[in-house]
Amino acid sequence: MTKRNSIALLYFTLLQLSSLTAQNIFVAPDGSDNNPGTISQPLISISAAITKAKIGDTIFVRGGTFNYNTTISIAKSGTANFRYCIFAYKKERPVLDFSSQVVGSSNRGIRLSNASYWHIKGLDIKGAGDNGMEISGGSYNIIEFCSFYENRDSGLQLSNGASNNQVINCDSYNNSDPTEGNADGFAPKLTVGSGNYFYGCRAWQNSDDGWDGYLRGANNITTILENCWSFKNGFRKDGTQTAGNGNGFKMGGGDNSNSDRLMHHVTAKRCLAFDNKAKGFDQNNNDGSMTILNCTGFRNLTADYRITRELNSGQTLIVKNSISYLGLVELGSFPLQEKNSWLAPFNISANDFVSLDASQATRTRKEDGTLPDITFMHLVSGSQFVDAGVDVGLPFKGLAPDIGAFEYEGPSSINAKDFILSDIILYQNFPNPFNPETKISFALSRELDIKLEVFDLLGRSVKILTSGKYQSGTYTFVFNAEWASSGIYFYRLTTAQNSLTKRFVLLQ
Ligand SMILES: [Ca+2]
Ligand SMILES: [Ca+2]
Ligand SMILES: [Ca+2]
Ligand SMILES: [Ca+2]
Repeated sequence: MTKRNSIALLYFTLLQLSSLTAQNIFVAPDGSDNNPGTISQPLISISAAITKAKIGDTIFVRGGTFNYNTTISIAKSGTANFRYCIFAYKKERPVLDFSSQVVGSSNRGIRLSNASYWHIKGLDIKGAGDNGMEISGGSYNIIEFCSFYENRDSGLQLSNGASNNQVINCDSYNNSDPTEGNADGFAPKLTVGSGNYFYGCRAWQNSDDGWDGYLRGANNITTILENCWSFKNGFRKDGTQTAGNGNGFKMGGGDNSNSDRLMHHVTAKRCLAFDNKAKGFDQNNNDGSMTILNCTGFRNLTADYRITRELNSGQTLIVKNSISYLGLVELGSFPLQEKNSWLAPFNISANDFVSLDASQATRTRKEDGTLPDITFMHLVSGSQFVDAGVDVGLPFKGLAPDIGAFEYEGPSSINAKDFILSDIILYQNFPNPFNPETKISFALSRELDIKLEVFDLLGRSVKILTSGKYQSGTYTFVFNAEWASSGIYFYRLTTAQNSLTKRFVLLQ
């Protein structure tokens, strides 16, 4: 046996050992804490399963409603290699209903207290007397595909130095405290620590804010938000306004109008804020750096973006590739901004978007927990914002980054009915990759003047395959690249109103 093989075998044996020792503990609404916690004889309380769990164990929670009135407390930690896991079983959806709790700051649903390396996935947490979940002081936890709603304070709060946690594909909505002035969807605020990351999350109709980064007892904090949507905060379910603040993303702040000049450094990438009662992206006297890349603000009542107070020295406000539509932009004189929809030469209108139907945003998530497909605020083919942005280090499609939260993907990823808005379809070439020949097809719904052109990676035209007037129908052209070098190329179909671009690869 080679040394490499024997090392591989050793690893395999260790993996087997760890999977033999790690156990699965089952919890079900019809279980009993006198049971051993197997799939056929499950426990009924998650708390009992947590007490029973050893490092590396997974607690599987079966679907159905659990009526709990005491906080599920988690106070032990896993490690980077051996997390504690609490997972919904398969595709079942457990609902942890805490609505019999009275309102009070000790009545959280789940509380991680200096607990790290937990992975909690697939739970609904509703009705708690305070936060649905609080991560108090823990690090490196992953909270995934959970929903927090109708809790009597913020849905998910991070506090007491909680740092480097990842909140992935979670929803937080209809949370409301008795004053309506405190309950946010996601609250990395007050005593929160650094390095927390939100991805693919949605917050809506919370009585106070969607996200809140207000500080008290913490400073120089960093938070990253990516692909997150925040909307209709400051509104109740029935559409009436709450007494709360109603911001989409409140990026900081501190007591006495932040007279201590506390800094919450917030990066928001591809985030969407719309129809909030107050501001979409709100400084709230934050004195830290704020970096807003490829975000979209739409119809927020006070402003889509309001960041007007000078920052602490050395801090920067960067706003690039972002959209505001039917809302105000108030950015003071100090931002480093580029390629935003409110800057020349752009002139935004409803015609830039496939849909302005905001109701799409609350569609059900996909089975894996990712955000639903929507066309709301997506760019139409041929919009002035397609390929009009500057490279900010985010992945993009086509020749260049687009402007706004949603990169134009081409018709293949959009519902068939959306084609009604477009006269042209550009198909993926075949074969791809190719050498040296490939076929490119397009379809026209009516007679149009078109041009089909190939570009290199730097956007230089390398060949015009055809141009001129074509009747409705489908057309195919052969592109021969015998003379070209291997690499990524693009082909683009252009009409007076539209242009579609696809990528292809030549492998010589
Ligand atoms: Ca509270
Ligand atoms: Ca408030
Ligand atoms: Ca708030
Ligand atoms: Ca693009």
